[in-house]
Amino acid sequence: MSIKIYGVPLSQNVRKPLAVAAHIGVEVENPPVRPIDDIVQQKSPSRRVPFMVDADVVLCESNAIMIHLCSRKPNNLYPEERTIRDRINQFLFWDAAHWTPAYQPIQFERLVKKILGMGDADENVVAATLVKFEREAGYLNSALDGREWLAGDAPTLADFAVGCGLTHAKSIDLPLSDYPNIEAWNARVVQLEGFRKTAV
Ligand SMILES: N[C@@H](CCC(=O)N[C@@H](CS)C(=O)NCC(=O)O)C(=O)O
Repeated sequence: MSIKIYGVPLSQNVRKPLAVAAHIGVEVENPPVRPIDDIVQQKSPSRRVPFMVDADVVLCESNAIMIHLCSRKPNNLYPEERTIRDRINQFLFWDAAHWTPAYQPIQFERLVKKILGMGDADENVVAATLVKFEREAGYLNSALDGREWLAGDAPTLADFAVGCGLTHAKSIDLPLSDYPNIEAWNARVVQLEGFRKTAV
């Protein structure tokens, strides 16, 4: 039975595990469900997407699903070496706690509302979120000083998690030009096979 990852890759949270699977060559099915669909409400532990079914394992949380996928096939995205893994984990938690909330409301206002015909962006929400974005992007930019990748010398799950967050950066007009290290790193990230295969 193949692994199923539910959700549409237009969502950066869904794209994360799909990009990892494509990158390391784990075959997955991708039923394109929406959060309101019955299967999500009935089977996803958090009633959100993405959620994954791998035999008797049912998981939500994109970063947890990426880690699970890495256990299914030898790869270099989640190395055991302590200092690298510590740094990867730091960025996975930062991604969920701080990075995603610093851009997702802008994505909702400027992109999702347009797709769903929900009216104009609320510029107050955008402005308040941009304050958070500036703080977190400043941190990310300095974390990338003198580095090609976020942890160690090669791409890891840290780059997949944080990099997927920039999937819609252009279309939602995130001010990336203020952060040259992020721009240079993102240009490398989008060339990775898993990113090219899941580009939306
Ligand atoms: N922290 C979760 C976030 C998942 C999430 O918020 N998914 C959205 C779609 S991108 C969703 O299902 N929203 C519906 C809801 O919150 O009810 C992850 O990384 O997987």
